Amino acid sequence: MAAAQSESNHTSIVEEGESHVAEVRGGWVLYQGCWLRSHNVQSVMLVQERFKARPDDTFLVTFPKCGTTWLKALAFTVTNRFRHAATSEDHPLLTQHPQDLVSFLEMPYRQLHPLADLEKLASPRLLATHMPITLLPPCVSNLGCRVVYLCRNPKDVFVSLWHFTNKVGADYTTPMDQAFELFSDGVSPYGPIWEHNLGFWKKYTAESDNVLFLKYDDMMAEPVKHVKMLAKFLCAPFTEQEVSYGVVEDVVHLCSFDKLKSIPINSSGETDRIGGLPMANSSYFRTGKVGDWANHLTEEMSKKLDDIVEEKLRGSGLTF
Ligand code: PAP
Repeated sequence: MAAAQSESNHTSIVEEGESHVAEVRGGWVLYQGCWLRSHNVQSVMLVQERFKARPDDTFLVTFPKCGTTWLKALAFTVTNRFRHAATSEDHPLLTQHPQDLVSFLEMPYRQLHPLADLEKLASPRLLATHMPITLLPPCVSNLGCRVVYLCRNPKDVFVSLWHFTNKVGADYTTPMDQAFELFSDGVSPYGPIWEHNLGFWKKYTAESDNVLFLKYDDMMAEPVKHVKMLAKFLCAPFTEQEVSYGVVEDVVHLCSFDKLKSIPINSSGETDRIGGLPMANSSYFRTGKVGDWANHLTEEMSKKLDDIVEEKLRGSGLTF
């Protein structure tokens, strides 16, 4: 590790008294095996203590930058298509950012915006989270809540995350090589990514009726097939008539990267969805491509991350 990196990558054990946090590194704290910013830890703790799941809740779960915006848009459009046809001129996605159509559990930070806001949502609720399975409140599993998990090639996740964090504010700016070292050590928001992926992969292999496990690259390659799978899982399967009328393609088109990126609410302005950190609405739409990592990572970086991920996932049946 270069000398210039050593300070911000410094690892230390936290003083007694902050017993929920085990370790601090580069501004990240390790909370119950998951790397978070400290204000995010507070929010997660509130969710763990107070969130009341309902048996008919469905959770859209993603590691950051795996296609959350896309999944929110698709799940919202599929489940609301009888009220709002995907082709309608007043579809909510034409005036609201996809991020705002499905609420996150732990964002905005629950110490700033009460969790009770989620109580006001009518059932069945669609809720999103970046939390790994180990941090989810036990009621989610105990009540048999369903999960749609979307993952993505970790190399593309890293590149997407790096661009995003460098856009949202100077405080988060980290040179790519330094961020890569941290990411490869598992230190990134909600990391390690392989633990996140594995946790939900194991849940999927144990209870496949309750978990739909999706990969970004597969969805990009065959969106129609995957949107049909999503609709079926969300108890809103497309009828034969809808299929023959091209309704699935309409949903795919409305939620496509190019279409969403072109809508003014997504291409302009700023919104604070976290608490004290306004972000450009356009920052959720960068390239929307599979394999963009090749434009940013050296061969050495690519091999290093491939080797780590392969080793961590070995024997699980999950591959990228
Ligand atoms: P989040 O985890 O912070 O909520 P998330 O939506 O997962 O954000 O990440 C944004 C990524 O999804 C971006 O990837 P990129 O940096 O590699 O380009 C973004 O472009 C991509 N994305 C956003 N909307 C879509 C979409 N409709 N289809 C495909 N990819 C999309």
